[in-house]
Amino acid sequence: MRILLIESAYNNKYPPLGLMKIAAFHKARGDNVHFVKGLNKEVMTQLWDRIYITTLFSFYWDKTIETIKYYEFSVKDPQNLFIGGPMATILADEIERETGFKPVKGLLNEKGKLRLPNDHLIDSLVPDYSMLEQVDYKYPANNAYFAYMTRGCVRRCPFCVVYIIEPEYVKYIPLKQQIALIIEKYGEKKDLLLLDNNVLASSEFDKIINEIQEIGFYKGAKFKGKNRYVDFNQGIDMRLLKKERMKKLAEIPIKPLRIAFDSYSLKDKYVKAVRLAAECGIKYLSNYILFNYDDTPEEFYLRLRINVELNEEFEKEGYPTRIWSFPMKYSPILGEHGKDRKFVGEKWNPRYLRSIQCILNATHGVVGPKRKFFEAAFGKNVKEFRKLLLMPEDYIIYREDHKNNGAAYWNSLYSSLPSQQKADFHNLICETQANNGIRSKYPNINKLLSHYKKHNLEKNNE
Ligand code: B12
Ligand code: SF4
Repeated sequence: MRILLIESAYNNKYPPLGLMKIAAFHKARGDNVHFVKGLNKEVMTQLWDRIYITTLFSFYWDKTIETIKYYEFSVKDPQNLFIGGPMATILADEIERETGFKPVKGLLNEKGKLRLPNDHLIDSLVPDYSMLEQVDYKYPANNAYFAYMTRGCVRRCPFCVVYIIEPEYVKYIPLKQQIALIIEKYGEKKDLLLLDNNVLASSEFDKIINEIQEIGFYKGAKFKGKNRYVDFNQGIDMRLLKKERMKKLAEIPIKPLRIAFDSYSLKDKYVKAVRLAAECGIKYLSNYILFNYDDTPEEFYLRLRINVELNEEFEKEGYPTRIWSFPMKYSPILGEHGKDRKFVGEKWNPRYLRSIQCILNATHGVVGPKRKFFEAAFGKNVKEFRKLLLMPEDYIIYREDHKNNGAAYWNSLYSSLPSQQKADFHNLICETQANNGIRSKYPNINKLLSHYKKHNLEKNNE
């Protein structure tokens, strides 16, 4: 059979693991497999026996639908066009309504999903890394093994749809044999990227860590002279963290360890978990800071500052541990804003979100351990942070350039406003587009408004 595998032309970090497994399955059957990323006229004008389109994030809806429609007539029989992966599982009904194709939901570990003998084995196959050579796109994470050692999750956090994608918690998936086969077929890789949703929930946790070491990811392990790392990229569940587990985690070269700090109300538990990581000798932490959910901007700032303070504490106490903060903007996955990233949390507004994006552009999306840089980026205290969120975006992004011209003037003018006018100004620029010709009855507010260039907050928050 002639098999076409397709991934839309969205930017993604990791290669399409699902398609790589489907490729392995078809190649083992002796089929001819071709992989494309995005729209390709030469491929589209041919006829294929089977087409498989993978999907990823729901907010890539437009691109994904465009891709499906582009290739819909390239298959001999429409029954043999298969759509799968996370977005297809979450939004299966919408996809069917929009395209007429019924997606294959969830994992390929049940018989008959692809109407071929042994198709239930696909999920456990060794992914075909060689198919990636057929496309020009360079996946940012390209020197690693991608795998799961567990599936699913035992929880149901309200902002997460893992319970739909991987409904059953599988506590252990052997890896050793898989890695040996990858090495044999495609050569050795430097790092190990584990996509597990909640590895700490596994009663086989010790066995998992031991196996990771046996595969060659022990402390101090090197690959071609460089340190090897293990990354549980979805983070670990701090509610399930015990000292013995942290000690066990510290036996592997984990970089970074990711502990989600989803809410300010969890601060005591969070600080305890991070201190435990430091005591156990874990050096690098990159912690997810969810915002735009039910938090306030102040709570977001304070969570970032806790990390800066913990860094100072560790430095003073001689621990090598350093924490980076990884702010993560909440977007609902289902409902009105599931297909874009325009959702604005109850205690947020488009201007604040845009300003955070501007700050993070300058810091490359992460917040480092040093107070000096943190305060330069986010302000010395909550009050400064709040003011920063209101600034014109150019002043935020190019702060050094504007320090002595526009920004200084904006600052002194803003500071001089009486509190009622501050509130008016705040409402004007947070609730409306400041550059849409809106005017105030106060001349100083109008002077401030003149600093805002034309831009579309909604668009910028995508
Ligand atoms: C790894 C991962 C990431 C990685 C990147 C993934 C990548 N591929 O590039 C990173 C860490 C960067 C990431 C980031 C984010 N992520 Co994420 N991520 C995941 C995770 C754990 C796995 C996704 C994945 O790559 N799977 C690999 C799949 C495709 O391979 P597989 O499992 O072997 O595939 C099986 C099936 O899917 C199926 N299959 C796959 N393809 C196909 C094709 C066909 C035709 C068929 C029939 C079957 C099929 O068969 C396979 C074998 O059984 C999921 C949760 C989950 N458990 O799925 C969340 C998840 C997708 N992420 C999520 C979120 C919220 C995010 C962020 C938005 C977080 C944030 N607020 O910043 C960011 C967005 C990044 C961005 N671009 O802006 C959400 C969904 C978001 C959405 N709206 O769709 C998920 C579902 C987690 C959750 N919270 O519910 N993520
Ligand atoms: S613990 Fe993580 S994977 Fe599990 S439901 Fe909550 S957010 Fe999702």
